[in-house]
Amino acid sequence: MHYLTKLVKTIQNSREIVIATHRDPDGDGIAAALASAYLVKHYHRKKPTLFCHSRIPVKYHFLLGNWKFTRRLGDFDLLIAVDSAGISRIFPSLPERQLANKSIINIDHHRSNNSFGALRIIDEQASSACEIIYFIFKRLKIRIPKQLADIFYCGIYNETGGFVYPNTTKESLLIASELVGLGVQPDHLVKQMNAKTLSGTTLLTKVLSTIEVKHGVAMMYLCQDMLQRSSAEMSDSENFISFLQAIKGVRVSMFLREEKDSTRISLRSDGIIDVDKLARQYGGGGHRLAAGLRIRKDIHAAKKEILNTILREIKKQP
Ligand SMILES: [Mn+2]
Repeated sequence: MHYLTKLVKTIQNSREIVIATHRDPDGDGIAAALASAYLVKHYHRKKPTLFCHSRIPVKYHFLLGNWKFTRRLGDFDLLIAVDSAGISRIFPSLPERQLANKSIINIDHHRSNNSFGALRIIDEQASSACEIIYFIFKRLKIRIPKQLADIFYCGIYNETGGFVYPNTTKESLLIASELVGLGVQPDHLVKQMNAKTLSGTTLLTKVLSTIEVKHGVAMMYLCQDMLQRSSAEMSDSENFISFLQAIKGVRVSMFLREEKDSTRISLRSDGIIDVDKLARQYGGGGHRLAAGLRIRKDIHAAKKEILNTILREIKKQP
């Protein structure tokens, strides 16, 4: 059966549908979940439930419209997972048997996707999860209302860093232009999406003051007391790492964030090393040039360990 036929049939034959995006959601993950909600609504009488383990950052609330995300999982028979390389990215601590008799649809663009679910719509070449879902709408000839066009645009814009990251492709730019044709006003929308709070900007000054560069590797960190002192949210730091990768001569960047009992690390590479592979050694993953991981160590121990691993990988290069 063609995957789109299977997708539509699975949606139509389900009773209760949950759409879930990964924890610590970014713009692409949230937008992909919302776009999937429109898709489900098109084929199903009942509204789906939107699930995210983390709170949706305030800066994305304008995208939600009438939709709401819940952090509690009720009964369901179909799970549509978006922008998530593995089930544990969605449910950090869900016993596997709880998913045992559920249908799962896996829509993702991460190379590290571990191929869970009975129906997998995975495209590593896609700029974003939103791009994959946009093409589903096009192939199924479903009309895209202006509100949804805004959602797609925000997701793709977010994942490509405003159409500048290496995942900015001909397709992503073509989609953007089609979305503008559907009524999206990029200046207006981007202003809304990029609006910074004063506390978020104060947080940025604190984080930037920790920058260090060693052998082409740039590092900086965020610890909990910086959040408190600037009354910012963790999600305010979403794109801070781009400041590192923009420094002349930097090949690899590492941004460490202190969590309750672990450190979350984002990695970027200019291509000299494959950070997806590196992150996978620690149970993380992502893309060749952008990936993330968590490690059960404090910031300073984590920094030392990952820096050593990065330098070792760089040395291996011819
Ligand atoms: Mn994504």
